[in-house]
Amino acid sequence: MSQTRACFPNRPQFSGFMKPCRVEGDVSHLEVYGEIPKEIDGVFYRVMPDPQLPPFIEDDPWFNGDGNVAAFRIQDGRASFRQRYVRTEKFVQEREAQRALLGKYRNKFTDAVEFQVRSTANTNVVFFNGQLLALKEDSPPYAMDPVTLETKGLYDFEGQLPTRGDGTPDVCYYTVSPTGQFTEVVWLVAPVAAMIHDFAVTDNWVIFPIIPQVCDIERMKQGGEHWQWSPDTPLYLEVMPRRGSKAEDVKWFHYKNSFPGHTANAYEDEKGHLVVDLGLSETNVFFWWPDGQGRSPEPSSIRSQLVQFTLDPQAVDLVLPEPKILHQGSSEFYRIDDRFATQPYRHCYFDLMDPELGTDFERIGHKIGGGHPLYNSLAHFDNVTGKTEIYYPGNTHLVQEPVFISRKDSTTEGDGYVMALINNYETMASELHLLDSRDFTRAQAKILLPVRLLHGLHGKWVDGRDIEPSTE
Ligand code: V55
Repeated sequence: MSQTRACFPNRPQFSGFMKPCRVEGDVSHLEVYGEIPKEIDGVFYRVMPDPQLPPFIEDDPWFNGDGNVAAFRIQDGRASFRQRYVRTEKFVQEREAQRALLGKYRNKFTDAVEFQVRSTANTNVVFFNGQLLALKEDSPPYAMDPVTLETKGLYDFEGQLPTRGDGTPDVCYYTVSPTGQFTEVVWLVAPVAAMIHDFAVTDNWVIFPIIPQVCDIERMKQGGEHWQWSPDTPLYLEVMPRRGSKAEDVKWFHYKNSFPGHTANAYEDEKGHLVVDLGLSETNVFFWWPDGQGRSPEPSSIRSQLVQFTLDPQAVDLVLPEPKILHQGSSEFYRIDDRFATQPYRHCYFDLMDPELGTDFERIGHKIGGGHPLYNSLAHFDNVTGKTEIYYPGNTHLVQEPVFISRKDSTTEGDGYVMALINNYETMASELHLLDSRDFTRAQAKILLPVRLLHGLHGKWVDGRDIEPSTE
């Protein structure tokens, strides 16, 4: 047996700000500059891939790190921080063995031991039925206690969650009632075995964008990558009725080869057409999974824009018309006031890269590390006026995915706060910036963390009343 490595590979995704954090702990009374309005009461949860141990795969991508979940409790004008790793089977076995055992991203044929569940639980955290669920696309979720962040175990909805093997074009659409009962379960066969990361819902329809990153089980058996960019595969938007659907009702709309990113929102217009707002890039965003010739775009050339597809779900011609570009800038990680999900909506918040804002790349370039996209500002796009407001945190900062928090007792869309983690490359630590939607361009409060949280993926805001139900 070769010697276990004691340091992380000298690669961008393990360097600078991206050097694994691996901190678990609690910090109360985070330092606050400015003021956190007293009416804000809840928790911001987010997850980052954060390898516990050096992988034995030299160029392991950012997406394969262990899920480390943070909870920022905001209450009475104060903020506290808690962070715990999800105790996945991978995490527990590797801690015991004191070395990495899981091989390549979503390739079980490269593992050092056999796993029942390969989840890294590193992609999103959602609050459902009193539990926090840590998600990865290849596995059932892990359930965590929303207060202590203790892992309670794998959660398969009491056995209702179906699965089929690796590398098949099978897609399962299911819906879950508020009490956890599965209501719709429909199996579909996609034209390709390709990546699905996000989806969109309207009152009556569900839309699955399919990313032209394709899977080939034979390649995996030979120790290759799970995904390969396919320049010959169109972008598909799978469209199906939300309720009472059968596999025959499914339509695979398609558009030229391009990369669909995260969804902002979707809704039905007066004509019953579906309006789908999402990020779109002409080139492969996941540059670390190149095409069959080993080609991928230069990372700094990748540009996603917020676009709008409009389609008639009754159409016979499944070629998608050109989308409308809603915002010209290089953007991603779109979020909305979630009370308006599935409905016509006005306000969209996202990460934006605008080099004109003055980011000092000369000063911070060597500290950024790599393997993830770079955004230097938060944008608020107004679908009614077409105008954009920008929050720029500073010349040595980059931004992560925002969340929207509605103002207490306000039912007006977009009336509230926007919160996001900010990477400060001067202090090499993380900050939470809080913006008031009525004064978006400056921070209401900057909450400093004594630690560096790497670039992460997704998160949720959960109202305090949902987490600690009142005993009255
Ligand atoms: C994404 C993230 C993943 C993944 C697939 O952001 C897609 C997109 C953190 O892992 O496995």
